[in-house]
Amino acid sequence: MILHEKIAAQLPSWRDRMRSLAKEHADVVVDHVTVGQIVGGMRDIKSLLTDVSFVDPAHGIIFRGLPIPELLKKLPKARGGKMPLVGGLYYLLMIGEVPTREQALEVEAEWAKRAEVPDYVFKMLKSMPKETHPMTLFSQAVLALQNSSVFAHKYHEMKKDVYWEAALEDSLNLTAKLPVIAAYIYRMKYFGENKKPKYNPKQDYGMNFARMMKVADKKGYAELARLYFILHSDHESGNVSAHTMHLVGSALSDPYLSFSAALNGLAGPLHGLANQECLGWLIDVKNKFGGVPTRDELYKFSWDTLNSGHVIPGYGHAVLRVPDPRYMAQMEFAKKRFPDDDLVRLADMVFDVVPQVLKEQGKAKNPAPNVDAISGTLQYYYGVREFDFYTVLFGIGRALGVTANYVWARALGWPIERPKSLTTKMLEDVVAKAAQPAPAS
Ligand code: CMX
Repeated sequence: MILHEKIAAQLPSWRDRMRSLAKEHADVVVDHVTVGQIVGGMRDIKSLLTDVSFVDPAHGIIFRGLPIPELLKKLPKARGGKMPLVGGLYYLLMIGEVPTREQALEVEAEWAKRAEVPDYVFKMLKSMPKETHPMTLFSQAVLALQNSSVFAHKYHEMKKDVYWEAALEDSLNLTAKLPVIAAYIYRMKYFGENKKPKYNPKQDYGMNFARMMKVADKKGYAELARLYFILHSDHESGNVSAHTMHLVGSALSDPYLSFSAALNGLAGPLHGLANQECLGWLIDVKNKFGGVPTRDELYKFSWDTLNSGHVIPGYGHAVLRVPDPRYMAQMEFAKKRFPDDDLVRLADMVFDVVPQVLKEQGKAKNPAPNVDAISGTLQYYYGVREFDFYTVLFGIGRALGVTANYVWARALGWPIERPKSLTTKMLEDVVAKAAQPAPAS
């Protein structure tokens, strides 16, 4: 299998680099840690290692060296579409090279072979109370598949240097099944259906998802699905979902256990829910003004939001200092395909007005939009209007990045994570010591 061959070929040189860092340079100081960082959610402490993606404050997410615009240009496109094949992105994340069309299609073919979901998973989902959150169902389904984990089954007989092979098998099996599970949850929860969706090996990942979701414009939605999964696949290792996968995986929990945990983190209001809040804010504006307001009305509405003690959702970022290229890519998608849609026109006006308002307020370090300022609007346009489902979509995309990281973490033999704790008293002692005058020389 192509991913296996390519990773195997790269492994010796990566292992050498890692060995050299660990053995010869282990004492080199990388960064210092402040009290503010310890009490502030470990913000910006440089302590994670990944080569799959990097968030550059000036360019946004960079996947294996490629910023979003370049990535969208270079990856092989789906047949009859303008968006890249998701299989090509997975190849890039795993291997670090832009695939040929044939290589991207090989990954797609692997997914098609592995997409069958056992019946008991659907039965289990069906038996849950109707009001169960779709993210709970999604995470449960992943966990329910855990008994098929190659990694877990082979664990006792495998040597450490081949863990990654079982991890790759699991990652392909898992990512192949996610669109089927997600589409089933969507049709079951919101439309009362109980039909097992069928993956068509002649169609790519994006088109399969669009068809199984049964949206009206399948071709358009397949393009959006491809773009959406690619843009949401990874965002370095420090965000909650990526870090959870990494942490749980470091205990050698298999990819199913680890990804189910990652989904539980993604389900938190501070992580995966911002896109629905943002769409809600746009709809509030639209409802209040009976359509797209004037620029002045929007300016005042934005100030009213801030003055009522709320943030303007979809704007600002912890790391980025420019408009998020993931926002720009989605906006370009919408403007090319449905520029006259009210919410798209409104989002575009918000892009013009809100940064000015945030600058006048003078608090946000980055007054520009992030990915969430537009992603819900696009789903809404295609008729996927069930807000609480949006995080499930995020989860399908995020699986691509976190499983690529999981495979490489096992390939490079990374150890179990175990940062050190202090007590509050110890931290206060450090502060008191730092406040003492330096002894006169
Ligand atoms: N509206 C109003 N105030 C904002 C703001 C916004 N969109 N963005 C930042 N601020 C405020 C912060 O609340 C903070 O105020 P206080 O000093 O009173 O606490 C101040 O500006 C400084 O914040 P910051 O350092 O610029 O931003 P943070 O790293 O603390 O937070 C983020 C980043 C995204 C949580 C924040 O910008 C925000 O709340 N945005 C709105 C919600 C949102 O869009 N979330 C999606 C994030 C998507 C992602 O991370 O990928």
